[in-house]
Amino acid sequence: MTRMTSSEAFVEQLVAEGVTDIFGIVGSAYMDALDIFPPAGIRFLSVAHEQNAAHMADGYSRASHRHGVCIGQNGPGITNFVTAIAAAYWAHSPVVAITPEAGSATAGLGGFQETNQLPIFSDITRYQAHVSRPDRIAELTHRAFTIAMAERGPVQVNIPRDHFFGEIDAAIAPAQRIERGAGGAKSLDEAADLLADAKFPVLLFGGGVVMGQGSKQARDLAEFLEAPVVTSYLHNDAFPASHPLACGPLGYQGSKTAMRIIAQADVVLALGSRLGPFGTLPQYGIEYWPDDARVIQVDSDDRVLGLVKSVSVGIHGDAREAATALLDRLRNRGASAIACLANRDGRRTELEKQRTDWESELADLSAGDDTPMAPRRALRELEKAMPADAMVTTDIGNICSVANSYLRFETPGSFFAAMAFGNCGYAFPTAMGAKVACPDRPSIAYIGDGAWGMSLAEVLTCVREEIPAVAVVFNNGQWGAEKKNQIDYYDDRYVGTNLDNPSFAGIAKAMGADGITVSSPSEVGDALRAAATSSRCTVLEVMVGQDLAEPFRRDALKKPERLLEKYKTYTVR
Ligand SMILES: Cc1ncc(C[n+]2csc(CCOP(=O)(O)OP(=O)(O)O)c2C)c(N)n1
Ligand SMILES: [Mg+2]
Repeated sequence: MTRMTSSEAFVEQLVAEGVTDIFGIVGSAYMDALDIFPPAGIRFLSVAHEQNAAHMADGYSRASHRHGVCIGQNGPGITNFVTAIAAAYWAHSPVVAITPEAGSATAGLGGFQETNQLPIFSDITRYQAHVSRPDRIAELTHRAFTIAMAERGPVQVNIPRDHFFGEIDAAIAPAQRIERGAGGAKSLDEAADLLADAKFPVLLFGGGVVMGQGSKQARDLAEFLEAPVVTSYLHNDAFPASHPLACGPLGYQGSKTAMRIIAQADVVLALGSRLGPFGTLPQYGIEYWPDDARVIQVDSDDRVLGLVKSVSVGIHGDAREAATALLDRLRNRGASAIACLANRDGRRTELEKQRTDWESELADLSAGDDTPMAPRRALRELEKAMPADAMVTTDIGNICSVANSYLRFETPGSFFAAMAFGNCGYAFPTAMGAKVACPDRPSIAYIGDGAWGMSLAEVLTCVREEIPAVAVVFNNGQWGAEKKNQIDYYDDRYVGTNLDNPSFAGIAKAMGADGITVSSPSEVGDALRAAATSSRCTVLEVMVGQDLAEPFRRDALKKPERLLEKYKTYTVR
């Protein structure tokens, strides 16, 4: 035990956890600790809105495999975190939200900036620590950091603001990483049996492969079985896109190759995937989920095993360790005991056929020469110019969703899409956080013009903090994804979906960043390359037409029925 102030104990514990960057907005609630961030070696990145601080922490953690940390003022600074913490929860990002709260001496009296900060985050965090006494500040901070990584999700450290003050005796614990295993031996044996007997095994790689840093082990398993690999929705970087066994992503605006291949599986190995409902819905009219297949699901979270899709074997384990254990078991049996190796040529021919069909369909869809530029053409030009080491984040919107077909990666840890929480405004701050974590890699966000309104203030942060992230803003003059529902279901009645935009490149320049506007396909590639290599933040505004792809939620919409006389004409049949 060492005598120190509780602010010192808190900051020393952050240092012990390896924290070097914290995102937030300054506030008196934690200024006593903030004051010593610089001598502790912690950079405080001052942002424009706390929601974006938490998104930056998310992007930082996804790009670095370290914790992302955000902090804010009690009350409004903390409630501003909520959307981003929910997003981090569904992205499985180890974000640590430090939430100073109203002083303990007056809690409950309705003083300044007071709200009960624990219930708000209770369903979107993996762990909540309330620092009930100053002398527990280091211990509880340590516990939160440990759980965030072990359970892959956001945690909260709630600290009454008066608990930063005063002297305590504290012990600073070294960072703790809890090792994961491959899963239970019996389940692994059963899974190996299923894989050995399979005629058409398909491997489905999810975020767990990326987060568990198990890409090599997963690839070795696929190559041993010569089994095609599909990636789960928005985890396109879980398997190298150029690999001969790669089929591309499942889910909304994903790869038809992946869907047509998994539809033929007799055994599916889902490695590091919760098989989320949105990511496994039928697409393009293809009911691809193989209901009759035997499914093996591996996940580090036991609660998702068999939750959405029924499974034959659920393995509570780490994707990397499980891939290694399964491959060991299969190798020990010898190649002659692996049924699918007998028909490897037929399976390879089928994969090549499906890939050729989809790639030529996609090429046709992307070749349009229209003015204004078709979104798919813009996406193809961006794809062609994408630097090999780029990190890409995508927002929620029609064009960003269509981008799923055009984002291909060779390296894990390159794609940080807004995951199942699906909030507009995710991509740009996430790209900023990723850039802070990996300054040597280009960090590129795809965002629609509507969502850009939620994020553009952070261009100020990029300028102030010298974060050369790139925003590719698709300017189609509409909240397109939602307008598509009005087109398909509401007789083209546009309520709240048309946008009258200023020049986003011009705004960027006024903020001190670079701004480029492109409107023809031939300009797109050069503009992206210039932005990706610039030492300044660039807003690349891509002027596109209003074409819209399939809506997100055909599964959840129906044409409106109106019963009251005054609304009768608003019925659609
Ligand atoms: C925070 C938030 N608000 C609203 C929505 C609903 N929503 C989903 S997509 C979308 C439209 C996105 O428009 P834009 O960013 O311009 O992209 P586009 O669809 O035009 O490509 C909206 C409003 C949401 N997902 N998140
Ligand atoms: Mg738009």
